[in-house]
Amino acid sequence: MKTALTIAGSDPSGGAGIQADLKTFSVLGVFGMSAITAVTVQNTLGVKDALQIAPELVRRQIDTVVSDIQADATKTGMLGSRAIIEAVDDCLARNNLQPYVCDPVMVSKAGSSLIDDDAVDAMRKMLFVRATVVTPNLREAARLTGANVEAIATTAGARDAARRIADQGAKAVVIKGIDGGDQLIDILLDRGEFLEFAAKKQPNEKTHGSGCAFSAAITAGLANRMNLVDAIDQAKQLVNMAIQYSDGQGRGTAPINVLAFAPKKK
Ligand code: PXL
Repeated sequence: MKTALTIAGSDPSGGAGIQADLKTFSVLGVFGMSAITAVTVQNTLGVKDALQIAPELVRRQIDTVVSDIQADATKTGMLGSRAIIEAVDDCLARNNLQPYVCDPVMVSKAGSSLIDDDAVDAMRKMLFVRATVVTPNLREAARLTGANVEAIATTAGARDAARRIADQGAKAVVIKGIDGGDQLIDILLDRGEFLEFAAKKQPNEKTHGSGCAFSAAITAGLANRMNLVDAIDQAKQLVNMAIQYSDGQGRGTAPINVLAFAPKKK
């Protein structure tokens, strides 16, 4: 069985973060491992508090698991401080954790900030160069490029933003969630070549955890030795179904349901 490691924050509601990642790995038949970077206090209505884990403890979680169980692919999610990013960067390098998917988590769906300002710069400088792919949504792409969201919310604008993020060192960039009428489009820039992934827009807003599940599904695909394009294609289908079949938990932004993508029992 292939294995994948997520380095991310805990979402006790079970919809996003580490919990979403492990569920997604399982649905795709990959053995999931986790190193926790932050404990958030949240439900579907929003993030109430967050405790950043000491960088040394993040480092030791990663080193301890991967010295025992090889990780066939790794992803990062919420990395809230510069010191945590430095620790993760060091672990990725020393343990040669590749392929590596960098989800540049910055704000929750409900709008809460999940990262310090100076950490954004550290993430860009240290982690993008190590990443097989970086997976910003429109808001994250805007913050990474200094553009406003409206300016990059078209396919032309997103292509331009993807180029500028690739110029920051990323080998490949996929910008998620561009409005294409009745379609939702993701744009991949992979070594100078653009590719668009389209799926029918879902009429509901039950999207809590969609970004986490997307990057986790790409990671699981890469662990299973899919190529990047196939892994993104599968991840897009998984997230689309998981939004469509959300079970509607909570009184806020309901979590997606990644189990909707599980293989059917015979
Ligand atoms: O979806 C971004 C995200 C990542 N990680 C954690 C989160 C969230 C959003 O709520 O809570 C821990």
